[in-house]
Amino acid sequence: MVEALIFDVDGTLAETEELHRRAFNETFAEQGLDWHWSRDDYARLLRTTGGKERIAAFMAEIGVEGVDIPALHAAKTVRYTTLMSEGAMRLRPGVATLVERARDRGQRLAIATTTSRPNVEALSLACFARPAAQVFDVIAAGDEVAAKKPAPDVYHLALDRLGLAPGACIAFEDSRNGLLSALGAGLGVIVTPSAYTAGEDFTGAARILPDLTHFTE
Ligand code: XBP
Ligand code: MG
Repeated sequence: MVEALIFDVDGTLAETEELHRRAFNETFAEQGLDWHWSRDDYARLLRTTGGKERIAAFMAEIGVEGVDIPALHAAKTVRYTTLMSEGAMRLRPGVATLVERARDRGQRLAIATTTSRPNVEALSLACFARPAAQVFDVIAAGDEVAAKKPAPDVYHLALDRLGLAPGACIAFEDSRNGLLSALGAGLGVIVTPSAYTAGEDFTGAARILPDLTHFTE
């Protein structure tokens, strides 16, 4: 039996990227920056995982220097978690049932995400009505590792914290970057493409499903 399920957050547990995009844009405006990321801009910029790295990639594109990226990103995280707490976010279909059944079967649950830890907490409170530590046994987040997805670091960290080998676990992802990260750590990967990742190359996935209502072990 599979001993643990390891979930990506953004795009996999919930369709969060439009809320991230809104938080980035509102933060830029609040800080007096003349930047606005359209959906097309964001689709391109999402190829760079991690918010701080994404801002840096955008600044390189437009040839701007001298913005305090960590401070700007910290303000974005505050805005994102506030927007999340307003309660409009829903889990993707099948997630709540899968999490509940896994618990009943005695499987452990983990997170391997690029996003910041406060964002995981905010999503858990908004969507599971419980703190993340009550839903997930292990949480591995972007800023805890040297290299973000598609590097395997965050999955290695989740596996270390679970104390399990990759063969005992399954990963759930929505993006090519996430798939590559999980494959790099030796995991079997179920992909449920999301709004921004539909059409990506998911070669190597064990299964590609429209959503997790279609998942059976
Ligand atoms: C998601 C991301 C994240 C979020 C923003 O990738 O790349 O950067 O868009 O979160 P994945 P932060 O789903 O593959 O983990 O701004 O907190 O970095
Ligand atoms: Mg994702």
